[in-house]
Amino acid sequence: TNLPPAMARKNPNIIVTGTPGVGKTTHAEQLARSLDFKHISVNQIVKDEGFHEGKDEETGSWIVDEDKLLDYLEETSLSTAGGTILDWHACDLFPERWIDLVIVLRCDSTVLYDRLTARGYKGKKLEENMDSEIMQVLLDEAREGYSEDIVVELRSDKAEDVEGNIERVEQWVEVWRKNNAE
Ligand code: DAT
Repeated sequence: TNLPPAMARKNPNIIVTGTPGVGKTTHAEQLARSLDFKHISVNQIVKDEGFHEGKDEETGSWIVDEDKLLDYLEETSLSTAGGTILDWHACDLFPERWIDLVIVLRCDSTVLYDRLTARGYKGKKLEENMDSEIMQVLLDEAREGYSEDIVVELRSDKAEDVEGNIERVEQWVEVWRKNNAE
């Protein structure tokens, strides 16, 4: 009964990551609904639980207290039954043993520009996020932090992309369950 952690989980844990505006919330919410998984919006938790040391003045994003965040997540179903969708614009702090799939959403830069300006991003914040997408920063972070066979890059330019992506992940979850059934 020295099963590795993934074998003990009933359902996989999935990270949905990518540059702000690529569609993480959109995907995570739909996936959580269709799979009946728990959606953990890391930003929301950081804010609600106060796992931060204020905001970075320049970028307006939270300076996250990673130890507090990880201690909190350790107490959720993430580390036991699984079936969690983690949604955040970073991925390398989550321990590999927790994670079964890392989805990196990608978006065409003109599409992303429109989404971010619609959100009120401008100046340095807009520029930094655009650069991050163009330089595939999150994809590289995911590939560095996790085994390459669990990292998948998915496009999120159009509404049809979301539908296709959800179907693909649902199929992947079915296979995962078969492979991990006792
Ligand atoms: P994120 O959580 O990564 O910041 P979001 O899910 O809030 O992104 O999406 C940002 C905006 O873009 C929101 O208005 C929904 C829209 N959007 C996201 N993905 C899309 C897609 N594939 N097709 C059309 N619109 C999309």
